[in-house]
Amino acid sequence: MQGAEWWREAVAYQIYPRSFQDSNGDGIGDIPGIIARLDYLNDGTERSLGIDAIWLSPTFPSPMKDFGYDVSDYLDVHPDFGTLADMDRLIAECHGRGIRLLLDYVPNHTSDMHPWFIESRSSRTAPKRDWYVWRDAKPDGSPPNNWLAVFGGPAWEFDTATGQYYLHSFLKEQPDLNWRNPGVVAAMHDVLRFWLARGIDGFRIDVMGMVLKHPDYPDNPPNPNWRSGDEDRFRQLTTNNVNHPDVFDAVRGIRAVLDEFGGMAVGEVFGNGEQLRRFYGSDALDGLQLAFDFRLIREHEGPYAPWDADYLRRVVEDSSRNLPAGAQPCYALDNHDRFRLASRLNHDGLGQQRARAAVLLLLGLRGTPFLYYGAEIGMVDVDIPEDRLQDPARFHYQGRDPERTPMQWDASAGRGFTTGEPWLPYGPIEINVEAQRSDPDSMLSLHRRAIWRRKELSVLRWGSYRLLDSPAPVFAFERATAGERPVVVAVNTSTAPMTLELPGSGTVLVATHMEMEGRRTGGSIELPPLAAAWVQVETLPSGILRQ
Ligand code: ISL
Ligand code: CA
Repeated sequence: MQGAEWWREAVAYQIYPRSFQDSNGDGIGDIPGIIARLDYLNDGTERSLGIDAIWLSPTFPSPMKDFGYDVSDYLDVHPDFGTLADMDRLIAECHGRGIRLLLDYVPNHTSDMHPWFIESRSSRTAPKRDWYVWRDAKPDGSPPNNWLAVFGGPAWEFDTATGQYYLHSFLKEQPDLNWRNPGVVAAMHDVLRFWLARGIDGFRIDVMGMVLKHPDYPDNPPNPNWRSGDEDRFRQLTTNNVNHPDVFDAVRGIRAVLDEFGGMAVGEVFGNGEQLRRFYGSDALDGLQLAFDFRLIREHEGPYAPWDADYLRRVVEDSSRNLPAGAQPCYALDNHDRFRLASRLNHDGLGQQRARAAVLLLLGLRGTPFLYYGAEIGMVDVDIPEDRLQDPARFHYQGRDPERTPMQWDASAGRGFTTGEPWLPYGPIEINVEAQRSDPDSMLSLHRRAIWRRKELSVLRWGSYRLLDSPAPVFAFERATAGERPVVVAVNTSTAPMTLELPGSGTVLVATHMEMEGRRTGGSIELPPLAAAWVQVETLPSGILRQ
């Protein structure tokens, strides 16, 4: 895939480095391990998965309190993962296969072990004191305001040595940087330049919307919708610390640095269509090239997303109405912070079936899809025994370990992941790459067919999106572009069969139910329970005929 806007056509794949492939038997995945598995991801043939870009969760030196999201040196590689030379080799090996590489940029906070913070906390007059957010206690000794940390408890930690509180939006070992200080901005821009100059293609940006807060640090109002049992941090609204208008200036500053090198970024941002549009830079499109829309994972500020046609339709319509012209949506079904889809949707034991349909939805939508490692084989959440729990952020049951377990390459004792003791336990042994590789009906084969079809048919990458009339439990839309036959994407979220009227007769390209593939359809298609299908219809769309 060529050209500056390669990301518009790409299928991206998130690797959680600790869990992908171990190369030295210490039970922790590493960069040489990733290199050894690149042919699985894309060897240029349809035998491989066929992804175009990798996002690596953080690989930087870190005390690993938040498994790499607490960075103590932005310009190096954690010894668990390898060396800078390994990273250079990974860049070259990716590029040799036409794969782009995105690193995880964590601008909101560093580790408390970062030399910048060590200096900042050393005295009130230290040159880098103002690189972090320090405030006096209230007269009664309590924290400067009522903000809650995302991982629970107050967002302020008292430092006895200098007698002030510092802000930490996450763990207390993750102090927030002060992006109102020009020295911080310059240093953090140089981090981007360092990696772009080494050949990195871009970044996933951690909690972009929290980088700047209200300059006066006022209290947040209580959340009137909070119910007992909800996460602690939802007790209050995030009015003054998330998506503050000043964030969008920081976004434009980052974009300007990316443009020096032709780099790109995808923001981890939280919002509905109207809020997401601002991260793209609104109509000027001078912001991030992509902003994640997480609403296929979780309702905005709500519970996990239901597998329900009406809900899916509302999300996609909201995005298509609100994103600025020329902006491309960016959906994901899973990531390292959320329970895995096949488990989330498994209340009746049919999670794997829904997960199959979700693949055709994600890869059929207009946008840049991000897959999470292991989703392509239907990996599930793993129940972690108490004594093996790793994630300190227990805002959901068992923290985030269940969705971070080692990639299952084969059915051997170490799952092909390690020869040693894995850092987290394995999932069910039957879910593995080896078992699915040559089974045409497997989850892995479904992913491969969908991804390679998408590469073959430009309408699936570049086509417009148009909602189609359908029975309520079917989400159906058409992808169309001039001169190519349109593709209808149909998703039946009901456990009953459904009939969908098509804009014309056609051929089933890819379907959750393999026997449907290659079938000719008349003016309608029968969708089995929980099925999804891509149908290439013969008629050109009316809008395009009129052109
Ligand atoms: O996972 C969450 C709790 O519900 C999210 O709100 C999470 O805090 C949010 O997704 C931000 O996550 C990112 O930053 C965190 C890090 O722990 C996550 O792994 C990362 O994805 C702090 O750096
Ligand atoms: Ca290792």
